[in-house]
Amino acid sequence: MTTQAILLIAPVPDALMDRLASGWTVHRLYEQQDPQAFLAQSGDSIQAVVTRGDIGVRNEVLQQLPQVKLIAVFGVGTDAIDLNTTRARKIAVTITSGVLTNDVADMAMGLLLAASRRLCQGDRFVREGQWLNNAPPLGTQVSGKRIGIVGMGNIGQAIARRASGFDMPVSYTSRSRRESLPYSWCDDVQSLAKSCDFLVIAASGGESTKGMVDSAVLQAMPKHAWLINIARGSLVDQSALIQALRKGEIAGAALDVFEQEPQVPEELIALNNVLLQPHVGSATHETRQQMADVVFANVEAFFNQKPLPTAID
Ligand code: 8YV
Repeated sequence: MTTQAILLIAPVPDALMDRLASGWTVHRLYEQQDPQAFLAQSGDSIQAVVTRGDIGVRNEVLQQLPQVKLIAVFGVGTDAIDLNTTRARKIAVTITSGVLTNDVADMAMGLLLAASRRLCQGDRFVREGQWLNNAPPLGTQVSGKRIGIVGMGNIGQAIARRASGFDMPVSYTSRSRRESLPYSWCDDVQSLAKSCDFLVIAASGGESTKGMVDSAVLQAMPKHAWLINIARGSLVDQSALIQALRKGEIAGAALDVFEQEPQVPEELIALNNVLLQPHVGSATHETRQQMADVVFANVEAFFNQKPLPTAID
């Protein structure tokens, strides 16, 4: 009987790795001294790949895995996987759909509030003893301000519901208009940017959205507006954003994602109108546990030849 083997492209939570290793043979590509040599020697013994949404799996790796029929993603993003290749090779792709929506939407609102109400600056102000001699910095009001959301999928809709709780009029642009939703539709990102106080990016990454928020979009935003990105760094032209922030063309930005994670350019770090987070939208104990359970359920179903719980088309 052939060994049932999994290739782990990047680390996932320890408990998930242990669960996988207790049922199947798990090879950790990121721990191989010579990944190329490993793939050349053992690639054809692998039937399933487990990876993260932000890492995916490169086509050059997939080419060395002729038997692979499952890619189980710990996350919802498939932008780092070539879906044309997986479809052509009939490789099923599963994601952790549903379980992280609320956390990521919470993070979007958290970033929006923290940036505009200057929570990080206020925290430093107290710790550094500045309060004893100075007046605290003023922030920007959130309630009632206009929010523009790029992407009206599950996460975009969860952000819109939260924003409605802050009496914020919601506009959006998305791949397709959602007639059933009570929000204003904009044809394109630029017109959305023009008419909002907070522009929140919640669309998928990938070629079709790459650089969508470019210098034209940033210039269309009112000077007092904030950019919030909880989606993928690839959607924003990072150099154009740095320029816009430096020149004061927008009020500031709150970013959970970057073009080359975990690299964050010094130019962004040097700016004090930017709030930076290390891609933690889904990073709560509860959600990461559920994400791990979903990945495990898909791998288990795959090796038992059962229907995959959360396969994408
Ligand atoms: C995770 C993500 O942070 O869902 C995604 O696509 O990028 C995030 O939820 C990531 O996959 C785990 O590191």
